[in-house]
Amino acid sequence: MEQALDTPTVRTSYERDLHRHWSDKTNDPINLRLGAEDGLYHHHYGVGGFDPSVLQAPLDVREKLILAEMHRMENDQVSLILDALGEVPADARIMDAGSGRGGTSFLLHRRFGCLMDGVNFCGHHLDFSRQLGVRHGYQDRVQFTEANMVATPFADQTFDYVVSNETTMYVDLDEAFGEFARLLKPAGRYVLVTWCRDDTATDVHPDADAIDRHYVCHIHRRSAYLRALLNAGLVPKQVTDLTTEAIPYWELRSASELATGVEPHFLDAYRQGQMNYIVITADRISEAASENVAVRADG
Ligand code: GPP
Ligand code: MG
Repeated sequence: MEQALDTPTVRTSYERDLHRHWSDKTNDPINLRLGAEDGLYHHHYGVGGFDPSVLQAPLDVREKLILAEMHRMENDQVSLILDALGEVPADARIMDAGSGRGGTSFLLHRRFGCLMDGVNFCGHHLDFSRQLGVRHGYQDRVQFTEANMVATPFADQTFDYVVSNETTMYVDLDEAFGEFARLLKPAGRYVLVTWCRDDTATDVHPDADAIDRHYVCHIHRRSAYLRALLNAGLVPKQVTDLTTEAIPYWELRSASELATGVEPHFLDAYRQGQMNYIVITADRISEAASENVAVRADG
C-alpha cells in the first residue's frame, strides 16, 4: 500500500486566519437550524425559484416556512453536481473538496451508493460530519479526512471524480486544480460549483470585495478558473452560468430572521454583473496531452 503523504493542513498565515474563522463559526443558526430536521447541513446556497406564498404566510409560521424553503433549495442545489457527474457506478470513489458539515457528500452517496471522501480542515465540522454519517448509517461508505484540500494525503489517481461545492474561493486555483488532477484517475472528472468575479462586464467589484471580507475568502475571476483548469490538464466540457437562478435564494434569505448581513452584497453583485454563479464540468487529460493546452498565467 502506498505511503500516505505528510501534509500539514495549515501552512500559511492566510490559512491560519481561515482556520480560526471556521473554528470560531460554531454558532451559525442559518446553517444549523436548516439541517436539523433531515440531518443534511450545507455550506452552499440555493438556486432556482422559491415558493412566494411563504412570504405571505401568517407570522407564527412564516419564518419556519422560509427556512424550510431555503433548505429545500440548498438540498436541490446538489443536483447541479449530480447531473454534471453523469452516471456514477456504485464502486466509484469521489472526493468532496471542502466538505463542510457533510451535506454534499451524503447526498452524492445517497444517489449513487459511491464511496465518498469528504476533505475538510475544520475540526468541529469533521466531528459533526462523522457523527451524522453514523446517524445516517453511511459511516462505512462516507468518510471524512482532516486535510488541506490542496495538499491531501491521498495517493496519485485515487479518485474517479472530484467535486467542490462553493469552496474554491478559499484556495489558490493552480494549487488546487494541480492537486485534483494528481488525485484523479485518467479521464476522471472534476465538477465545481462556485461564485466568481465576472471579468467581462466590469473590473469593479465592491460587493464581491465585501463578501471576501465577510467570509475571509478571495473570490476568483471567471477567467482565472478556466485558465487554471487548462493549466492543470483539466479540460472544461461544460460551463453553465446560473447567475440569474442564484438570485432568488438571496431574496428569500433577506426575509429571514436569520439573515446575516451578507445578503445585499450577493444580490447587488449578481444583479449588477459583478459576480457569476457557475458550474464547470472538466475532464482530466493525460500529462502528455496537457502540455499542449497550458495557457499563459499572467493575471
Ligand atoms: C459559506 O457558506 C460558504 C463559503 C464561504 C464557502 C465555504 C464552504 C465550506 C464547505 C466551509 P455558509 O453556509 O457557511 O455561509 P452562511 O453562514 O452565510 O450561510
Ligand atoms: Mg449557509
